[in-house]
Amino acid sequence: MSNLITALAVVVLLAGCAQTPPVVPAQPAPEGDRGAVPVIFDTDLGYDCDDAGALAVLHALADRGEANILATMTVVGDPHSAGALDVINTYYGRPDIPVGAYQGERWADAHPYWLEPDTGFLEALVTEYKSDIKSKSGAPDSVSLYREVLAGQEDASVTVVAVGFLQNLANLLRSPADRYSPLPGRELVARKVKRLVVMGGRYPTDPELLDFNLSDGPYQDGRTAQAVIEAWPTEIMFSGSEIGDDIFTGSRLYASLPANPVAKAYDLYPGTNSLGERQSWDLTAVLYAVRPNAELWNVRGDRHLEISADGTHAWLAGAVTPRRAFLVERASPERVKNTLDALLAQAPR
Ligand SMILES: [Ca+2]
Repeated sequence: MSNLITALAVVVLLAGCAQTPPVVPAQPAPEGDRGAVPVIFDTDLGYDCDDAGALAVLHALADRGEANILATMTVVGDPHSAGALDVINTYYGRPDIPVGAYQGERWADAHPYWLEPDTGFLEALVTEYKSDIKSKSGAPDSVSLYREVLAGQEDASVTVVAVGFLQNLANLLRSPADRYSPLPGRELVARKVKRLVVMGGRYPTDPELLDFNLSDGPYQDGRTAQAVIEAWPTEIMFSGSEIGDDIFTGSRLYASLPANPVAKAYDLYPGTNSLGERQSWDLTAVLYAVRPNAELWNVRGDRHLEISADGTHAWLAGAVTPRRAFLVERASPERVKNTLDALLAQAPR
């Protein structure tokens, strides 16, 4: 039984008690459950440098034997986003990690949001660093790649961590049987995916729509986010933007310039602070995905999740929404920062 389900069960069991604890500490993993976590990383790399930082953290964890990176997927329409993923994978000595790209049109052409502001780091990565993917057309369709990768994994084993918009996952859920699996998408996910970690939302409520990934807007798609969250057949753990807000990381990257493309992304991104640091929204989601038992956060799964197409979302009193929970700060931001900065500074193996 997973620890999230255990935590949820504890909450449910305690629901009738007078002294119901508001949050439940994550439970230590059993000894046999500490192998490398198989992970698919799904990102909107191009809008913000923290996506690059998150992938760096994932590689550093893989170098430590804690993660097995099955695939990297981009939902961004910029033709260089897939190439930039491959650049980072290559820098970390894993040039053969498959890269999938969203093949839709809306975000690709009508709203080049990744140019607001125009950081130029995607193009810089692809032109200045080694990669064998030079354009979007060089990467396969993300849905086909998801299906191929998932079909080859053990049942209930895969962690998907989504740190951008959810269009890839929406298309995966809707996908029909193909040469990789006779199962339609939702059933394939139900069979193979243990947990989806979503960086998005602001909890317990976000009445001002301050969140980015799950909201609706000129280039966002709140309806798709809502559809994925409602239909996803296994656990979803939400890492809300309030988790990464106070954790600034990246200052230790610059010592690895110019060789390190992740350092380059941070260097070119205009939104870092005076120390060259950026908030760690996507990095914390990856850290939780690989180390769900690290006791850095508490898990809250005792509420009813309401999410609407405009991006409004709230955890309310009422019937508990099964298999959905969100992280609550437990360790100090300083402690998480130190962990992430050490991973970012870790040289490729
Ligand atoms: Ca992101």
